[in-house]
Amino acid sequence: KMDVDSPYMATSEENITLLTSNASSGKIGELEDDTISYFIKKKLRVWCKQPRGHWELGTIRSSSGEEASVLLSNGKVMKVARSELLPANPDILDGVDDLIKLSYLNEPSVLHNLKFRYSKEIIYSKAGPILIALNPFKDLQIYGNDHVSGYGQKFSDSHHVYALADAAYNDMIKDELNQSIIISGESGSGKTETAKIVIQYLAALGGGNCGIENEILQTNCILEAFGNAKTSRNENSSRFGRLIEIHFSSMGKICRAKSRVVQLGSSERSYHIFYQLCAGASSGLKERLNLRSVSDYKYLNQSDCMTICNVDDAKKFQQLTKALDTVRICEDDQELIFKMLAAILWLGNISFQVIDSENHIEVVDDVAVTSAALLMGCSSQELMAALSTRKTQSGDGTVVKRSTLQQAIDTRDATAKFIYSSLFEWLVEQLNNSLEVGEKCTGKSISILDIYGFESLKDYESDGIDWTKIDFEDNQECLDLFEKKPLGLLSLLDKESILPKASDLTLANKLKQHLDANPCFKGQRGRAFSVRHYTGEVLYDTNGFLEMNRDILPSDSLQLLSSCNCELLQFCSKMFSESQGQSNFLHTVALDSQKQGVGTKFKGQLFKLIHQLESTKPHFICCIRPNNKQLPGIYEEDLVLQQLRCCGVLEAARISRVGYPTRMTHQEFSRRYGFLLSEATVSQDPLSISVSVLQQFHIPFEMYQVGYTKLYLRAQQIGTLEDKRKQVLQGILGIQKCCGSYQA
Ligand code: AD9
Ligand code: MG
Repeated sequence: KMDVDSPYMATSEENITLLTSNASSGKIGELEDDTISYFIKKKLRVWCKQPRGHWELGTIRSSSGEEASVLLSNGKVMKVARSELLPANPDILDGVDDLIKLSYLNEPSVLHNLKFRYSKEIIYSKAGPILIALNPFKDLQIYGNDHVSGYGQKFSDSHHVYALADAAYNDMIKDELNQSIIISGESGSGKTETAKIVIQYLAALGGGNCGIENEILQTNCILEAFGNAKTSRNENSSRFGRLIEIHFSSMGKICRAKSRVVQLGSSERSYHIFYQLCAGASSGLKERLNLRSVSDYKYLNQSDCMTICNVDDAKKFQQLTKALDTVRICEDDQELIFKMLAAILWLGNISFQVIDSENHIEVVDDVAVTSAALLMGCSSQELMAALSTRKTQSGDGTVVKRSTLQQAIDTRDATAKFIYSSLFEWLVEQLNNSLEVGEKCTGKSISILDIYGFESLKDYESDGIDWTKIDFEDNQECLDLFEKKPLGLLSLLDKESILPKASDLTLANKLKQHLDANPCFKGQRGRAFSVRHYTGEVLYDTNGFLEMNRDILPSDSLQLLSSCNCELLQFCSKMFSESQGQSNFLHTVALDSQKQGVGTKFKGQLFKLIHQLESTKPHFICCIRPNNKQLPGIYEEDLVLQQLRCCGVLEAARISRVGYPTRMTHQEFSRRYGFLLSEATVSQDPLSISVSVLQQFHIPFEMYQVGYTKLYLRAQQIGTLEDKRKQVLQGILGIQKCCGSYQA
């Protein structure tokens, strides 16, 4: 028996050998099969596939042919086919902090390991270079000043998100390179919370006397009020993607913070700020805005959810105004912001009356129109004209046509949306202007990416593939499917969006006609098609694609907004004109003037972000939502597995382990192989002994890495050493036998 005490290393001779053979196989194949034979022979712990598809832990009792009899941990004995068995790790490896330390990196072992840790409220683990963060859905006492240990100090828990932020900061200083922290995960998995924890840590580390760190933290509160909303998956769901750049001075102090935002989406309940404003505005402000309660506004009362459990909107409003004060948004500007919000709410209440058989309308002249117009800074007549008529160009000049009911509703909603998205953009600009202090920036920064997560779980439907079998393949064909010009999915969508007679069905047919040759595309019945993405096949329905891609704001509305006596609306219109032809912000645009739809623009925004990140050293965090109930303590294996696959966590762990699958401390290594040295080394320290062993047995230097505490070996190297060891031991045994018989 081998004498090793590290809980993370194999504990017996068998396991060391297996560790190597399993890792060297990389893919499941002959060696895997050998492993299972070995497990059956030695009656070791195994995972058995159950009829419902999940895996149970058990121990082999006996076997005959292709079947084995297994004693499950619940006491039952079942017969299982060999193909339904996977090797389990020795229990000493339960709860290892890095998945790559598992001797057997298979699906049930990984799930078991994370579950083991989660049950002990250890939410952070590593998968090679990736930090996995399981959402605890409750406050753990692992953050705050006690846990913020400063730059250069050692972390007791090296798998805390603080440790990752600390590594990014240190790398930035040491290598003088920009860093990025990329946070991924589906909706409700904890990306935004994690980003805030990272920011909090960096603010503590890089804060100075100027108070910029507090201002940075306050911007989170502001942007969440305006950019987040409740959905069924997450009560504080981000409806925008955000890249937060924190710039540092040469002294490592924060000198500037900047947010880049991408696309504001829609949701079930509207943005928090509307509810906060209605609940928390003072009576004076209420009077000035002619503000009513939430239930009086159509944009807010359509959903049956007007409050969030345990959230006091009025209190949140007080916090928001304080945060706005902190980042020096003056009272006049705050009033302007609230005015625009109230204008949007009143716009939503404007109604129309049908006046003829062709569905033409006129605007109902009521309090909604007068209030909206007053707040926007135009006359009721101007607003009513913009909503009820549309100007078109014809041969003899401009013709004014009355709108139909649907056109009027679309114009009203598009105008409200335009005002809101512009207000958001304006606010971000104000915050960015505010978050700059006098100190000189060296240009080195840490960027934190917090983008909105997938919301449809259907996307991840498990197809039963064992992730260890997936090869790390090139995704080019799938990218071509979307990107290729002129016949990629996005280009075809844009082209179809400007054809007057196009429908979602004609779009689906065009896609099928032009994309069928791409192996990642499959045409389906009617308006449907499917795409084989990196993580699996996804079924799409083109229903609503064209409308979403067009997102048109009629020129009459735009004209109205630019003529309003309101600084912010004038800013919006100016921004709009400037954005023509650019894709830095998603305004509602008339497609005929621009011929770029929402899809293409969104792609442009993402490309800018990617470009920004390309020159940085990345650090990855993968957030996992362990259950759909948003409750602590519940760990649903299927759900976790789907997410691990989507983030590519398991491949990263596998690849990382395949690189140097065997890791031993110098102590362990020298104890096991040191006696093989032909000459006693002068030094007795384990590191020197390790290196001498490697040299004596001519292990090529590209086959190992020497760390301060550990030795990292490529696959099969340990096997070579083990053979030598066996030979020597057999030799010694032989001599002992000889001596024994001689003595006898
Ligand atoms: V979305 O894609 O924006 O819809 P996120 O950002 O991934 O989503 P979020 O950070 O908002 O999810 O987390 C959802 C909720 O989980 C939070 O409101 C918290 O209640 C909870 N959460 C997440 N992370 C933590 C944590 N580290 N500690 C405690 C957490 N609670
Ligand atoms: Mg979020």
